[in-house]
Amino acid sequence: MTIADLTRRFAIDGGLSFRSGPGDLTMIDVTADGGRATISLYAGQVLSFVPDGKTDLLFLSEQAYYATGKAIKGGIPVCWPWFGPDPDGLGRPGHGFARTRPWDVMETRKLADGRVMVILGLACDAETRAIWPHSFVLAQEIVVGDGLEVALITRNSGQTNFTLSQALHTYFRVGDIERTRIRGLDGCAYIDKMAGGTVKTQSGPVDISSEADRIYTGTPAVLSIEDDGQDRRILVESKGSGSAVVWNPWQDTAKAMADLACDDYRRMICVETTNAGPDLITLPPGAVHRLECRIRLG
Ligand code: TA6
Repeated sequence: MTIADLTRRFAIDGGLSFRSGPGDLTMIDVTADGGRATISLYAGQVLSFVPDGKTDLLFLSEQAYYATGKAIKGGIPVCWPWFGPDPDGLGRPGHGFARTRPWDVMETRKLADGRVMVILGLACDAETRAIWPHSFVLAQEIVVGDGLEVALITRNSGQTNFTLSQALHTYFRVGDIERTRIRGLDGCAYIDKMAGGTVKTQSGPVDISSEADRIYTGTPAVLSIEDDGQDRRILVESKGSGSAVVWNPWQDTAKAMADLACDDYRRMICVETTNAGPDLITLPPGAVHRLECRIRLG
């Protein structure tokens, strides 16, 4: 659909508009009571969320790619129908295909309380079946207000069970990674990918001072990110998730990533709302799973 068609069908006066962004990708700008957001229709990816009078809660790399087939580094990439490397070892792309495909706008609405809701959908077609042989209906409900809510809804529209892992792979912007800590994970077991997948137990808050790539399991519904460098605290609330991923590439891995500046690792932390590691979701025909995260200042 062209930007003119999208505008005709889905724009909200003073609340939601469409424009052509970097790489000619279609961007949705949302202005709601309490905050504003930018969403890329390619990848169905929230790229920015700014509560009124505050700065962006999300990190978006200035060196991000905006091109079909490539993932956009930052915001909230949707990893689906698997998180991480191809679970079957068939050489399919890491983190699945939802983050490198165009999504459709299904509905936009200004809610009675002044928040704005956008529903995006990702169609299942011959191309997705060639990568992952299942029939599905995938939608994202994004609600913008003084907080940002994202729900990733999967329905099995086929005749056989399928199993998913997935992530709302949120990149948070922080003032200084060395003055950042994550609370809420004390006592949780985690798979430490930097230690060959050894299972460890978190003790106290999570401080990052080197490359970290961890899948926490048995996670609570609320985590917080204390961002002392910007004198703020971000709350991350989740539903439909029994795990969370914490990732920071640190210096050497960041340097090796062409879509991150060398020192970007200092300004970001991924705290991801997931079904990952042993936290897998199996959906029988007709069943629905909703993975939700809500982020806000607290
Ligand atoms: O969520 C952590 C992770 O899986 C890391 O292992 C790291 O590769 C990161 O995601 C980013 O992956 P990407 O493919 O977007 O560069």
